[in-house]
Amino acid sequence: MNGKLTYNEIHRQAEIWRGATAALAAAREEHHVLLQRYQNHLWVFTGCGTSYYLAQTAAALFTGLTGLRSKAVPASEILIYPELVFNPYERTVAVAFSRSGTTTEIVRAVEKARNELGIPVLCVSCDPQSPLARAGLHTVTFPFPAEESVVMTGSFTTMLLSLMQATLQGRKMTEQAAVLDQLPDAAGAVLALADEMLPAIVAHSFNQFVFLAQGPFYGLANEAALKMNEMSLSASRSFHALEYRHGPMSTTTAETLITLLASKKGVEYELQMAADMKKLGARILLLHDSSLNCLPGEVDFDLCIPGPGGDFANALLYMPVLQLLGYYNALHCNQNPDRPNNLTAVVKLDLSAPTLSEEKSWSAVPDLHNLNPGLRTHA
Ligand code: F1P
Repeated sequence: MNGKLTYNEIHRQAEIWRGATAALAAAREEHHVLLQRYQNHLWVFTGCGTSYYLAQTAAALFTGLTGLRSKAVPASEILIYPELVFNPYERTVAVAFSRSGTTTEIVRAVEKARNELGIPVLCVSCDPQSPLARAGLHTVTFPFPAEESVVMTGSFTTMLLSLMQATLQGRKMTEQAAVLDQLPDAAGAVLALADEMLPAIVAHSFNQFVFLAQGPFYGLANEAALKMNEMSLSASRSFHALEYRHGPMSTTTAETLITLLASKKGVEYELQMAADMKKLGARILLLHDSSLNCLPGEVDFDLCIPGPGGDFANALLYMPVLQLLGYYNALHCNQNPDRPNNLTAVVKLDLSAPTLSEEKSWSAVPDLHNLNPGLRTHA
């Protein structure tokens, strides 16, 4: 069967989470020291492709849990515009995500941050022996059977889970950490619901897929659009939910499927969006948890996520549904998700092009160490 590899890797993620959670629990003290050490820092999350959308999701959830400031940037921005990413007057720690740990841009970005800019880096990779894991100052590690598929699925959710668990442990948020134990069973139920519902949805032969979300779910919307693109080659776009009215909705037709990732804080606005887009002929798929008890008539398809609810749990539990939506649409479009067009599992580049030495690229900013030798800007 086409896509068997990808299907199995989407379905096995619940059990992988179980093993990761158990292994991460053993590193509780190390995570506490880590969070303490950087509790007054700006946290810059980074990655490439799926791992960049993972960084977006992790940054939003991290700030929601800790109150610490964060931002998410593609690794290429650290290579090309480091002065737009890092502020030499602000203590900073970077978090680098990579399934393979060998993507050229992310490895080079970590080397630049650490060796040229003096910024400590925490690396999260599915391969603890990878160049990325070795390039970082710190790592969060967990057992992960390597993905053979080109597209990333369980690697996204397991790296997200591992960073969130390390954060919860680090900040001794034991109540929220207990939620983690409920997620593998909830994920199993979500996958069964999605398998049952999604094939009939994609049978409508939509010619455009739009993913809308706010807050910590925006990174998921971007990843969902990428999954749909990678696996089925279909037109797919993603926006902050309320941004869609400001122009992008111009392309909405009866062949458009709009998937809304409901958030607790924004659900009233998100449901109004569903009602407005319904008037334009779009079909609406709503992902939500059991806290939403009155479904508006405008929603064509709704999938209620079992489990504890809340942003953190829902972010993890929405993702397998979005992965399967791309998978089933690929099959419907006679594409093989295991062999996505034009893609390889890892992007390797020859970045040997001459680059400005750091002194020149930072020349606009005085060297703090000369001004104030005692001020250690990043460590
Ligand atoms: C990142 C990535 C994926 C993409 C494809 C190629 O890899 O760009 O986002 O879907 O698999 O690799 P990594 O740095 O996370 O290994």
